[in-house]
Amino acid sequence: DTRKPFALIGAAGYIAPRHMRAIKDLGHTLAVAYDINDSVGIIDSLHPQAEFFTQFECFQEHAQTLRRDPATALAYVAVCSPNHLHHPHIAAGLRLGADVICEKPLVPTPELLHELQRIEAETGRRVFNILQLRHHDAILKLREKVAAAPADTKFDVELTYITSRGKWYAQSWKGDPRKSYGVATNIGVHFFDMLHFIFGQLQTSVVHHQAEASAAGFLEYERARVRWFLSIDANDLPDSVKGKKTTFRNIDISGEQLEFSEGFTDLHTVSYREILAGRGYGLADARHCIETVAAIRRMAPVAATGAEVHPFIA
Ligand code: NAD
Ligand code: HP7
Repeated sequence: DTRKPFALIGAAGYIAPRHMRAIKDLGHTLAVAYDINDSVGIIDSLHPQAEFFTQFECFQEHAQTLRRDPATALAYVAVCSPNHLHHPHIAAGLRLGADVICEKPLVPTPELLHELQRIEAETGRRVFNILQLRHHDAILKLREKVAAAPADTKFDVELTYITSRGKWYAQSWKGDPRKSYGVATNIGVHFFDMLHFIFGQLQTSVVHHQAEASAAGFLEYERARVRWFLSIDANDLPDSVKGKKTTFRNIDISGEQLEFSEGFTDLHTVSYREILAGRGYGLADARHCIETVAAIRRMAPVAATGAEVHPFIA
């Protein structure tokens, strides 16, 4: 039997079904799910046999009993809880003897990454981060194009990343900076990781604007100079998409447009497949984007000048 038992923490949330689907599509079993909220009926359509708990203690005790038999011991614990709970939930998964697959941002600071390294060493288990843009076709093609360009080419990049959200966002944990760490971290972490993946090491980072629903700045990488703008406010959508679409994720690279809003749906399954095949992204891979967002949260915005300014805030 090649089916591996998984656990899922945060099973009632928005992203949890993509994890349940990945586990099912790759031929594995959701043995146990846990969430403080019991609105988890989605389980029946994907993993009807799964145990479910609404209290951490009961989840943990059940997971411990599964360890008695190597056939039932959890192979992976997937973490889909709010950002501020990733660290304790990852630690719990490792200490239960499982490898952990956790959502972004893995943890808020490099210090906590270091702490997780210690727990990896103590337990002999590993942590993997979902960095799904690294599996996006358009991003992989762009990465190859940049790698194939002469080494001294510095690309001129304008990144616009708008994923509009309703009033609920501000009322939820996502609108609470103590829990989500703010939009530049909660949403921006994806493209800061992507930019590093495509353009190499980060050399300079400046913030021009930081607010509840939007942020902007300038980044210089080994291979690119990037002016970026991020927003969850639908009013910021360009006129060409307003009223038609709610997201606009665009990389303008030296005048060429790459709209990469499509092609996201199965990337969790691809991420899981790669992790299970031993090619997952671990703590060391997550470090760069964690350092980038942690530094941005500490920065005071400076007045924007010249070619470094994204046109949406110019
Ligand atoms: P959500 O609020 O919809 O779901 C979070 C779930 O965690 C809720 O069901 C909540 O009840 C549960 N929860 C809260 N406290 C808990 C606790 N102590 N123990 C167990 N469960 C608890 O949020 P979401 O959008 O599903 O986000 C979950 C995670 O996934 C976040 O880290 C988020 O950043 C990430 N995310 C990633 C992507 C992506 O594109 N990769 C997309 C959305 C969310
Ligand atoms: N949506 C919901 O119904 N509930 C939610 O909680 C979120 C969205 P996209 P994703 O908002 O926290 C992105 O903009 O790509 C609706 C970030 N991921 O495509 O799925 C939404 O209103 C993620 O890191 O959102 O998620 C749309 O109708 C971040 O945590 C639809 O779902 C998340 O927003 C699709 O919305 C968030 C990326 O940008 C890759």
